[in-house]
Amino acid sequence: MISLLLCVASIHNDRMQTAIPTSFMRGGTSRGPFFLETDLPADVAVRDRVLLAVMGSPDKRQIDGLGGAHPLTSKVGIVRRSTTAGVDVDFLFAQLQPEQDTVDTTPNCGNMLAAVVPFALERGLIEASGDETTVRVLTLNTGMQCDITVQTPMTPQGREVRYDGEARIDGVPGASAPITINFLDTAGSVCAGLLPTGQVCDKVHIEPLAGQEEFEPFDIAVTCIDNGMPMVLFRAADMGCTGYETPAQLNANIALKARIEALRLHTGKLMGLGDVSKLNYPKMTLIAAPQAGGSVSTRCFIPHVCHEAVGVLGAVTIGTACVLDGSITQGIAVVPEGLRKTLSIEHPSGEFSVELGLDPSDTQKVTRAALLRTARLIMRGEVMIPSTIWTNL
Ligand code: NQM
Repeated sequence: MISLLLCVASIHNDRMQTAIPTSFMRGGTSRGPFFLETDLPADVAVRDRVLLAVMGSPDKRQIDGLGGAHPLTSKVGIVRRSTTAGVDVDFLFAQLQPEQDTVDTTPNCGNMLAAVVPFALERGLIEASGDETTVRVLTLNTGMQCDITVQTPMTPQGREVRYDGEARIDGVPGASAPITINFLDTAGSVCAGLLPTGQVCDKVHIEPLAGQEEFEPFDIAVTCIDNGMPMVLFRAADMGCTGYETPAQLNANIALKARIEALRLHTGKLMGLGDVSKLNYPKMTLIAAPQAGGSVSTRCFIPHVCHEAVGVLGAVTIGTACVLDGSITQGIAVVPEGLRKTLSIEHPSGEFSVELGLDPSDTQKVTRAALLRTARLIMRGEVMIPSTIWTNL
């Protein structure tokens, strides 16, 4: 009888599953669970299996996990106190996909980055220093550093992260407290340099891939660039598009997607990235003239689905291309004068303003990038995974 009761108890307690503390956060126009590094397995292969189980990948609907059935909601943040001099917090971003079993920690994500400091404050990794708290964050994915400022007003419980406010970013309903990100060094994040092919514009010839959708071979001019995100920019008109289509229209265009994927695989090699068939970059971006008073209009494939807005470092990289003489944006983009420029990157759900600082002695060199994001803690608690994957006892 006692053994039967024990058996029933063990079925009903949590040990059939492993509970992992997590904070579910929106960062900019992305969303996902954030973890303290110490709450996850140290072994990378086991950690990746845990993250796949957390998100419910691979599965189109991610029905058995926290993922939102889209790349922008298949993201994970892992945070720790930094041991690097001058840095407060280290951040590792992991990109998962609904339908793949991949956990990619090579590229950055500037949207998830916006939630790192609120998370670190919430979890006591760092302390608020005043009504505003500025924290230096090192992104372990690419070694990039940035300063992030969040609002931390005094409350009866002490200083707390403020989430409500008046700042609006396109792609997120309503208004929130502002979070500013100042990037210190972004050029050549994953690639060997800002212009990984050595040219500001390349003309490439693309043939259909064996066993894939057929199309007529084509020649196209591209700018391959990495100022925080490896990207391939090309004129929408050169792909037979206006560049003002909705993401749904572009996602439904199988023939276009086949041409873009063939271009991606070809330019990935030119950019020194090797075979990118299983990688989430380079991101493929259709460029057109601005439609709403901004600097340039974009439709960004990340890389197989069209973004509903545009990535943060994607926007920094596109803005950077706009200031380079000879890039494919020339004659299309409207670029303001001066060494400090605000470029408004138009995207399907609005625009994204990026402030770029140019080197006075070389106006072709972008030395800093600053931008506004918002973030919010949506839920905190424990995410459950089968203990057959990992047990943290
Ligand atoms: O470019 C989407 C996003 C991103 C990445 C993507 C990002 C960035 O919107 O820094 O933010 O390009 O996969 O979260």
